[in-house]
Amino acid sequence: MNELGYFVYQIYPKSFCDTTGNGIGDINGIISKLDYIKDLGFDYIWITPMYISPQKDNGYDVADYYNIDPLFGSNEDFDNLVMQANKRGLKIMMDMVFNHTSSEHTWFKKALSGDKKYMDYYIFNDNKTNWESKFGGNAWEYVEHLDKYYLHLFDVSQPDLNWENQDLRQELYKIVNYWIDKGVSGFRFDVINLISKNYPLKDGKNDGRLEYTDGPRIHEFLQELRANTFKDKEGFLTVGEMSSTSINECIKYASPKRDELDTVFHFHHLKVDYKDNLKWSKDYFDFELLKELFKTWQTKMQTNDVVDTLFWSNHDQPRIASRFIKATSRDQQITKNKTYAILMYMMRGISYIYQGEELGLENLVFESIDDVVDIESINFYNSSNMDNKTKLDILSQKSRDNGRSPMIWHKDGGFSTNTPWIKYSNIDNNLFDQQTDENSTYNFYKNMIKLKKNDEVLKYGNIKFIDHSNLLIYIREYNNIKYLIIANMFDQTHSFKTNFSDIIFNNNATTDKDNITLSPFSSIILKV
Ligand code: TEU
Repeated sequence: MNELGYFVYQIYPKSFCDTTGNGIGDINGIISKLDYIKDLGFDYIWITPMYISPQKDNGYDVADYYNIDPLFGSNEDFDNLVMQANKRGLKIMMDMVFNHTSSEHTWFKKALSGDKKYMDYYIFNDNKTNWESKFGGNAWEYVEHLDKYYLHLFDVSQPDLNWENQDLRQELYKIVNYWIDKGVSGFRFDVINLISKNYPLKDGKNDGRLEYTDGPRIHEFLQELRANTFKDKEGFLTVGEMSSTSINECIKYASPKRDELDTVFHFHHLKVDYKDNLKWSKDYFDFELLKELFKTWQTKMQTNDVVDTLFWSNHDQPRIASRFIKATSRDQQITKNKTYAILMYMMRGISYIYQGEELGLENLVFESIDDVVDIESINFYNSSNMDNKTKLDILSQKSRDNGRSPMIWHKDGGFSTNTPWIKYSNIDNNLFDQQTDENSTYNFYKNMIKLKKNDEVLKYGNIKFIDHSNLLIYIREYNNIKYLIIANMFDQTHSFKTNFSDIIFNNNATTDKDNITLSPFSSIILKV
């Protein structure tokens, strides 16, 4: 039950802290900030891939699963990181990318040379299907000398692995065990619900996703993975990143009764600003849908005794500070940062906070396509026929680069002594200034984590939603103690009537007897 109070800090190593002066973050940089993370109150650190990789997709294209890319340090540095983290009571979670490898992986090189054993580690086919790559275009690449196509659900440099092949599955479990032996305490599995494809391979509806999403053998594969690796590990935490999944599948993936994963990331709540389901759209926010999603997922997960994950951001998402409704002043921005955090992390589940979110880091402004680094964003820019200004505006709202801007440790940035590989966002959000300001976003996050960790109602309480057209409201209840959490996500004032006995936390709301007035972006936690 303890796990409902866990907080996990996500690190995107490239943008966290650079100690070598090459403009790219590294493992020693992470080690130098362990005290910072511990002091904020976190239990686990999830680090995105640091394995040897050509970095076409920033490490999600793995060329060697057993070795750390020299870009970030060495295997010895990693051992040191685990040791230093554990010493502070922090646990390390690694990111495992098992839907695909890099085309630079020796398995794929051998496959391309015609070696049958390794060709069967991947998905080669005589024909292509209509499946679309998540990064745009058809998902099959023709290899002339083999006269076959290979599948890549992501970039052409990320060929999909064939989980039907038992030898391959054993290879993957060996990798997991190698890192477990090095002392890691958990894994995040990248797009893990895409690994089981529907055979025979054929055209699917629309972009073809139903042919490989939550596929026919997925639960069997996950059960086998667990049985062969982390099954009996104490204090171990796994989370599967699920692409376009359904609630019923997620309940299965994370049900404690089924021995698959502990938790899942699902993303429906981060698509409520996709107009007509299109990521590359701007200035749109469907509040009704967001409320409905929180209510459905939270209550259904609870009924089925499944632990949900709570998160607003990661390295694929724009910054939450800049998302949905815009704040119009600095004060309003800080109030908004706190309210959005309250409404998310006071729900029921394990909380994941992405580096820089605790500082309220904002999106980037792109003046030209030359500022853009992300492969998905560049593909969109090159393939869309919208005008260039609109495309750049949309990228400033939606590009994955927004989440990848460097941490801002000091007034001058402080991430590196050199020019960072990607530009900084608004420097006003630096840690240095916020540390001494008790009203800062940073100090709020620290207090909020403490608040939840020390409060049984907020950790373990049952959740129930109350419908309101302008406010997000829910109740947490434990041992007959009830809290009401009320959040105003908008830039206008809204009110709510309720009796209460105590105020647990107040972020700019006012109370007059039973009338609660919520000024723009304000929130309040009441004992009722
Ligand atoms: O992302 C999976 C994924 O499909 C999305 O998050 C995707 O980046 C976004 O929806 C596109 O609009 C994971 C990783 O988190 C991401 O960084 C990798 O690029 C991707 O898998 C491939 O490994």
